[in-house]
Amino acid sequence: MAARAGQVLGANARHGDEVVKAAPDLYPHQWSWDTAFIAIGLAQLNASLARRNLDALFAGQWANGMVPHIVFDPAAEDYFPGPDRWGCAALSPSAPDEPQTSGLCQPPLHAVAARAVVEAARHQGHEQLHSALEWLQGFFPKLMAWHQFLADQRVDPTSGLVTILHGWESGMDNSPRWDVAYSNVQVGRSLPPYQRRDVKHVADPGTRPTDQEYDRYLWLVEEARQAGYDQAILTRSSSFRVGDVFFTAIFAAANEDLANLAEQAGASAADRLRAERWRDEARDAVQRQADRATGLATDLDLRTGQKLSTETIAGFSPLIAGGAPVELRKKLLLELLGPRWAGYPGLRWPVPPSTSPASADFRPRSYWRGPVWPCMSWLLGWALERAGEHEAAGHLRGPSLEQLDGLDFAEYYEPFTGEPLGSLRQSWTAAVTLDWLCSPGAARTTAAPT
Ligand code: 9WN
Repeated sequence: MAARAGQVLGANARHGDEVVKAAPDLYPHQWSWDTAFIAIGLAQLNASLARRNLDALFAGQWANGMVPHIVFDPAAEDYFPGPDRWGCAALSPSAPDEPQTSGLCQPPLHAVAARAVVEAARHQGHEQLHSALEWLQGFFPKLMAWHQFLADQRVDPTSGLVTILHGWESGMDNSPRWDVAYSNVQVGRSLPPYQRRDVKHVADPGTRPTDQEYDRYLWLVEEARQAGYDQAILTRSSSFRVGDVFFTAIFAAANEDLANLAEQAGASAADRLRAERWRDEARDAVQRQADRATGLATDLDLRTGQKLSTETIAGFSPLIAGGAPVELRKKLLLELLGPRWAGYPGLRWPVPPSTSPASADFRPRSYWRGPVWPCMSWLLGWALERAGEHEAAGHLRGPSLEQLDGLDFAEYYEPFTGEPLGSLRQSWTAAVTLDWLCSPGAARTTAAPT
């Protein structure tokens, strides 16, 4: 299985520079948080390749520190919206001319990837570790600039949550989390016409977001263009402004790793303290969103002040953020493995779907509205391992590896039938498989199926 996962990443790499695109056809470019997952998996095979992928993504970092959600491959054209529609270099003084990028960002998992790369190198011998630490000296300041951008431009001063300006920034594009916020987005008449390309790359277009959803997605791109991608304007006036609890949790987790890397990177004590402060503030913000009874955390519509209570996998954000009090962790574990989530009757494998099947919002085949995403199961398992919850992490890893045993490495899976959906041979699915199978921590949890 590990060999096949490695082959998927190899086949998805661009010739010459070995930069891994998110998927063979549907996503022919580098995506931001996908690249972090990919680097974590690649670190187990080839740490220098993992570093090269992070470097290629950060070649698209904006002058204001933002890491864009897509770095475009000029040779790959079959994705919409492409660089022309975004027009970032022409509209924003912060955007690089080369490589061309999108004008949004995604959850900042990159410091977690950087630490995984360094830790993997530590197990691969003295020379590997030396190269990894040398690389880290150059990469660390870029991570600092990225986190500084989020702290300065995106953290909402009242709630402490990270503001997102588009569902794409959450990485969970059409999740029911955003239904209320999107219902307030009025598509303007000036929306230029467009043709979707995503639907022709999947077996069942019904598993992708709807045309109505896409109109709103493209309208928000139009608003961002009109604002010249100016963060101050957009965080004041965009018709979609949400405090994203899951993004904030990843920011907390990433700051934990950033702080841990500071000394090895030769950074100052002040940098380490800054990362620790961002971590603590983000953790507090996430915990304030937790429901008293279940522990599940909610998003916040910053335009209206409305709490966005939906039963999605983002509810488990306090586990991802780390540092949750034992009581809260216990409640969330009971939920996660209980009858509304991984223990829901009739699931093909006992792993958490993207939306609880017990919720009225649940749609088993529709993208982030119900299917199981292996990368999310991995992320939860990773967070549980880090919190010392090895047994619970094993409950996610074992069934997830059974799910992946079909070797489709699908983007997402129907929770009851186990049908692979979306893109097959998706890079981040292959990457998390590799980590589950090969990382030194993998040996601790339950045995993988043969
Ligand atoms: C838009 C690449 C990306 C993931 C996102 C996932 C999906 C893009 C799309 O694919 O989003 O960014 O075109 O649907 O929702 O999480 O990073 O795999």
